Amino acid sequence: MSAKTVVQVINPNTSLAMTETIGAAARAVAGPATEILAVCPAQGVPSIEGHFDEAIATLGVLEHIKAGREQGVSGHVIACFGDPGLLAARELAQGPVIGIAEAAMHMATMVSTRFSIVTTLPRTVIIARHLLQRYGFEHYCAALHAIDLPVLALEDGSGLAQEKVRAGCIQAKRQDGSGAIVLGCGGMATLASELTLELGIPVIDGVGAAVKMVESLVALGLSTSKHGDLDYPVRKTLSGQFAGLLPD
Ligand code: 2AL
Repeated sequence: MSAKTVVQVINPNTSLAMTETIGAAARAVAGPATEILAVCPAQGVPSIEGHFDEAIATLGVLEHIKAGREQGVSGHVIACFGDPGLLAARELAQGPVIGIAEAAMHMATMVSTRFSIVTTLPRTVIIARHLLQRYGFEHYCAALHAIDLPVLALEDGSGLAQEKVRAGCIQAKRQDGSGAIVLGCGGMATLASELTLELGIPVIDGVGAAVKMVESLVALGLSTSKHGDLDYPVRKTLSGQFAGLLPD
């Protein structure tokens, strides 16, 4: 086994600026023997703010999982708060695949009994709610807050979205009685450590959480189970643009 751990961090939207933000957050927490490969699809949606966007983004995620597997990366992170394509990615991947929402939610339950989520547009709240149900964390989540700005406002350079995230976290701490806050967008990743210091409670970014989980799984020699439904996809001939998606 190589001494170096390579974590492929996939931003499922096509924003290069957000991919840089996510890569910086991943590198800030990665261990010295970890290399971060931050990537995003060449084609797809510039931001993921609904079910339609998620469906399109999933294909880009799967293409990168396939490419990462062929390059021999140690594991993968899906760096969008809806964890688009998570189980499909696990089927395709050899290494572990962690979504940032599941990583942040899991970690929040380890440092608090109740957490709040601060996300972007109100319409994305339902995506986080569905994930809370799917992962079994519904009862740990005190409330969800939306800053009511689109995802790409986090990259417009004005600082307004970052200020609204800060205000949302302060409001969540005051109103909800939560012990921790989960940041509900990959583009918020670099804000967590400063907000943790300022608020005096854990403010959790899923990108960092997911990178550390992949590192832990790899260090423990644990990977995606290929026994049962997460086994590689059933071999069949895919047609058209999907023809190259399954590994040879
Ligand atoms: C996200 C996210 O993390 N990246 C993106 O494009 N959309 N989700 C969200 N709720 O803002």
